Amino acid sequence: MFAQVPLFPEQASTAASRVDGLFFFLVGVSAFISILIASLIIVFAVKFRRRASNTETKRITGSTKLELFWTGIPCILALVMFVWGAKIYVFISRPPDDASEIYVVAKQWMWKLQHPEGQREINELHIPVNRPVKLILTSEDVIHDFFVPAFRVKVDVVPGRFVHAWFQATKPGRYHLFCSQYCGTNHSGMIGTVVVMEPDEYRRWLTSRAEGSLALEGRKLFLKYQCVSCHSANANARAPVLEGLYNQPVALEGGGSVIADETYLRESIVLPDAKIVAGWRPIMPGFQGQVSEEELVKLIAFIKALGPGQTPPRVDSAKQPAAKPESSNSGEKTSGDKPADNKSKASKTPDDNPSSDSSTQKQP
Ligand code: HEC
Ligand SMILES: [Cu+2]
Repeated sequence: MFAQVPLFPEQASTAASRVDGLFFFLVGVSAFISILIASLIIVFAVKFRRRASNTETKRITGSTKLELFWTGIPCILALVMFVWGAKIYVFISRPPDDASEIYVVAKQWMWKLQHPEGQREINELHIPVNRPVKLILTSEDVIHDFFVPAFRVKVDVVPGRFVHAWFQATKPGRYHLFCSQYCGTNHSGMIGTVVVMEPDEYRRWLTSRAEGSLALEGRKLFLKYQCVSCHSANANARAPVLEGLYNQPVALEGGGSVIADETYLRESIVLPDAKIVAGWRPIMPGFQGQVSEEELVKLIAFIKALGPGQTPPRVDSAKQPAAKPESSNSGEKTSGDKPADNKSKASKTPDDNPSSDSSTQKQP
């Protein structure tokens, strides 16, 4: 019904009607209370106006009933808003486990998007309808803000860390993507389109744009930057094995522990001295400034996908990794022409069940 009014953006995601429901409730309550107060002011001004210069007003000592009433009702209303809002907040901040992951790198003044299968896009994001999509966002320079009004998705994209958002589109179509945080001269030009497609169409699009998967690209960088010279699979390696590390707790030097999420992995690469893994010496060089945000995204995708026994050997043979991060069309073999792509499509997604057995031997 509200979609007819051009004042409101289209509802094209599972979150949209929830967010709107709460929004209209808030507007309704605010309007009701504002109108009530404004009318009472007018009614009382007329009713209790000064009639003669010497009349005195009655002395009023208060009314417990009235006070309970006007304290109780707003209190209940506020609690309804709180509980309702908290429920929606939890809904929009917890992506479903089967969401496919898309990396977003913002920079002045464009959006760079990477699919787990390796497809890269600028200012355009193609996604399938009725599938949850998780965004992992970061910025190369200043704060931007990823905003798709039709999905009611809006998240500040902060340099130096990863933020998350997710949505599930419900209608095929093209939707506006805005940057909604003033970010410099061409801020207003930092716009794009989210293209929601039927699953078949999307699969065709994916294969027509097939490239090496993100994890595969990351593997190349892992070799290029000599990470493997320390993080090798040898028993006497100089650094911890990274297999099955993602989402597992890591004990830190000096006590405490941390979950190895994207933010931790990122920090471990750019500023390794910020958190030292217990039992290891801080010999890792920082890669701040040497590895670009896009390369970081690839390295992290590689580490996330790295299962037991998949650390590349020091001298890279032509072997392809069997690992790739979760794909939105896993189980389907659609691309017949690219052998490397085919192989990675057929593989199981390793971050579904991170078997930590082989990665717990962190002590050298
Ligand atoms: C000179 C050897 C060396 C090189 C080169 C090196 N690292 Fe490390 N790395 C270490 C050591 C030692 C640790 C553990 C101590 C620490 O936390 O700093 C470590 C820790 C890590 C961790 C955290 C591991 C955990 O179990 O929590 C990650 C992730 C990581 N490195 C990734 C990389 C990547 C990616 C590269 C290449 C861009 C790289 N490293 C290059 C020595 C190295
Ligand atoms: Cu911006």
